[in-house]
Amino acid sequence: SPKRLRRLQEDASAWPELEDDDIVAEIKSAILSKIVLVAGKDVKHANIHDWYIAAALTLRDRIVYQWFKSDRATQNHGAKRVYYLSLEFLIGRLLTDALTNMSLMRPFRMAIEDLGIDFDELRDVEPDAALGNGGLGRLAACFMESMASLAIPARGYGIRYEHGLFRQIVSDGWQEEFPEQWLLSGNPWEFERGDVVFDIQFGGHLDRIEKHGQESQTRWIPDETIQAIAYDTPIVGWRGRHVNALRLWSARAVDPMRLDTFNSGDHLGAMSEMARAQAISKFLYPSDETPAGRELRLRQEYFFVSASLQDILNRHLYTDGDLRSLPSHASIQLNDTHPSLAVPELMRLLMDKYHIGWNDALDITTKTISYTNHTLLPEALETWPVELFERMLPRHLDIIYRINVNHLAAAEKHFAADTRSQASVSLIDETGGRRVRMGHLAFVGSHRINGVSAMHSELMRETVFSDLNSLYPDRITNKTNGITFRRWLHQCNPELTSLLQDACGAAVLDEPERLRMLERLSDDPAFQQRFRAIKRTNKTALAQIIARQFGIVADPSALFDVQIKRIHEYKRQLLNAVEIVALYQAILADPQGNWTPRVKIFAGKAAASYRQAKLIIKFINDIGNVINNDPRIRDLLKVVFIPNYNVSAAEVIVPASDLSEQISTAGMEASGTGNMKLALNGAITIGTLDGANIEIAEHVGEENIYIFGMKADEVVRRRAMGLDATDVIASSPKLAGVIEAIERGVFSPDDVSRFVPIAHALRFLDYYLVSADFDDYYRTQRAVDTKWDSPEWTHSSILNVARMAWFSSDRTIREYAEDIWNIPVA
Ligand code: HBZ
Repeated sequence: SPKRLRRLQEDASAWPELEDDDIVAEIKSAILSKIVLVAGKDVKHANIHDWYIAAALTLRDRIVYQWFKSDRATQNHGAKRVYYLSLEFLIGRLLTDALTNMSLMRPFRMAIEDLGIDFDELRDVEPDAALGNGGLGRLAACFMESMASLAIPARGYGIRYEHGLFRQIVSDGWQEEFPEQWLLSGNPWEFERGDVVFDIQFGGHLDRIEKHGQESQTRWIPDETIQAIAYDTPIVGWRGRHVNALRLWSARAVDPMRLDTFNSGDHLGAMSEMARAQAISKFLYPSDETPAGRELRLRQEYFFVSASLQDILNRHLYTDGDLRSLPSHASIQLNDTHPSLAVPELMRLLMDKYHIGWNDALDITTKTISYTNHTLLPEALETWPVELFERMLPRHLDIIYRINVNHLAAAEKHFAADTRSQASVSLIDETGGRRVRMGHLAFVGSHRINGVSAMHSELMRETVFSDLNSLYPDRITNKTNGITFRRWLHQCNPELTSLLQDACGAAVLDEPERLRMLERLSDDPAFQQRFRAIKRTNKTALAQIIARQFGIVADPSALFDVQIKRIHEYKRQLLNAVEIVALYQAILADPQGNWTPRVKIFAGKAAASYRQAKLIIKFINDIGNVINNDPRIRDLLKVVFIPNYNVSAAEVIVPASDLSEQISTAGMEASGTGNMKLALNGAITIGTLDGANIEIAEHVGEENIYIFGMKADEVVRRRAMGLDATDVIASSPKLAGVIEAIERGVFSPDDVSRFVPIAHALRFLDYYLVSADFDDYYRTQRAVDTKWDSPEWTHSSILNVARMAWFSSDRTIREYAEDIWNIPVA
């Protein structure tokens, strides 16, 4: 009946009461009407893309009603909200995510197949939303999902980049970058909010108005205005309990063009303002760990911070009426320093727009804002030239200076004669050209600062932020990262998930601690066999992709040894590659030896401007070429570089992995989250005592992980002795053999000197301690060989799954809610 139909549409929670057949019929008819009424096509002429859009819109309709309900509940309870400000959200595809969380996967699949459409093909046409570089952006996506799942009222704020992270093509072994076009065929998930528009201003000058000897007032007269338009994407929590929004801003000029210029015949010039404005939301900066030192990047940062804060304050005024109560209704979390301008921008809005005094504004600001740090690498700590600030954001620089005056007065008192410490806490770096320190700005403007693993937070206290920590003790806290199990277990590994439900009860989907129940099965031969069979199925699926795309035969019974992450020297893909060459040489020297067959799998992008990282990609591809085509190796060793690594690729590779490479130089990986995804899916980790590896080792037990290499303090001591690795090479015939082969051009016969920079770094500039850690790594890999494919291996692999519950991002978010946001979680 029409009445029942309306109830169905408005209340997704009523669906489970229905018979399957009814739900499927309802979905089918909804999809068919979208094809006709939205695509404007006769069903006969619909292509796979039309079907995808129709399915997504049909699902979105159901989500919207849940969304309204969530919003109403938040409003009625006057609940506190979280605003997660991030320049990156690495979301990937949304269809499977939304279907599983809405508990509609089965009926949708049935409906779509009933319509004669291949569901997996349909799912594959969705482009990845790749609005992020790596771990930092993916963490933001996991957090959005967890906040919705825990029914925490939250909104993500970021930029709606027209082009996400570049598409990587590997051509003749070299990385090439091509623009990514995720919006080309429309985005069915988003709602354009034509009525949510804010002016964002830049440049100009300051007017100081003296008020009879009292505090002078400052007026900012900007000389450029552009507009930010909101686009909302609903993010559904687990079991459709709660829906939050991700609000992304797009930039445009106030006027579409200059008519006078157009009429004078200068058609391109007439549109130049539009082009300048739109450039702001055009591209994601493809830099990972090194801030892009470009003016446009700072414009992006201010653009999204200002739009988001104006929006937050508007909403707060609408619901509460008093800005002084902001800290009890809003928590603003800064994802790294990219949104640090939130500190002076919130101050500016409170003072200049709403006429709140300095002290109150500062109090509101620090109580509302908190900041997450993701890196200690000196080259990655964001700073901007004072001169650029003066030109682009004079009022903000003015506010930063004033914050600094008070802050330095406190520092002078605290540090007394220690002028070095006083200079080190200043918001302005005066060494070699004056620059604004964005990390310091975020620190001083926040009530809580957190690192992303226990070790990283400790290093924050001891190194980069040690003086700030002494001035503001107890501000630094730790929040070890986590991952959402919905995407990184339930969706990407459905077979394992159903085995886990058999073994631990269906409630394991809601209570990951139940994974512990696997422990008693870890030696059960029948269970081991089922567990291994699932891994085998996942490996076969990956092997088929590898065969189809690269013509490389990867035997699913071999050990799949996987390193998937951004290509960076500190992550040490080179250490892995050097070990491959050493193993290759060892097999050649002893062809009849009892070698464990391995498939070495790499995937990851290098920043376009990062020469050494791009050379490492070429090196991996070139050694692969030689090894994969050497008949003497038979199938004992294969090297595969899977191009264009993204979230969707990870969803296939992670469940198919046996060994997880987490081999960064100790002290350099803040946390890592890929390490968690792989362990949760039963891969055993080989890794250094770095980032969250340390906590993973504590949870899974040291018998179930391979730890090797120098510890963080040993790294510091070794570097202090110089970067020359001649000593370790002299005592390692294997390493010496590898370097000599590289220098002889064994892997680059067409250009013998191609990899000389790599050999030179290994010999004389071993900053990342690839050479220094090599022997221990090689030895540990041989211990892996020994255990591989035994009941002991499967036992350890099962225990990894059993003991990873703590690494759920639900746990992480609960900790943020309790310790930073002061928000109750049911
Ligand atoms: O953040 C990563 C850390 O390297 C990793 O250890 C951690 O697990 C993860 C989540 O906390 N950091 C990044 O991914 N950083 C960036 O992507 C980045 C992007 C733009 C920049 C600087 C860094 O300008």
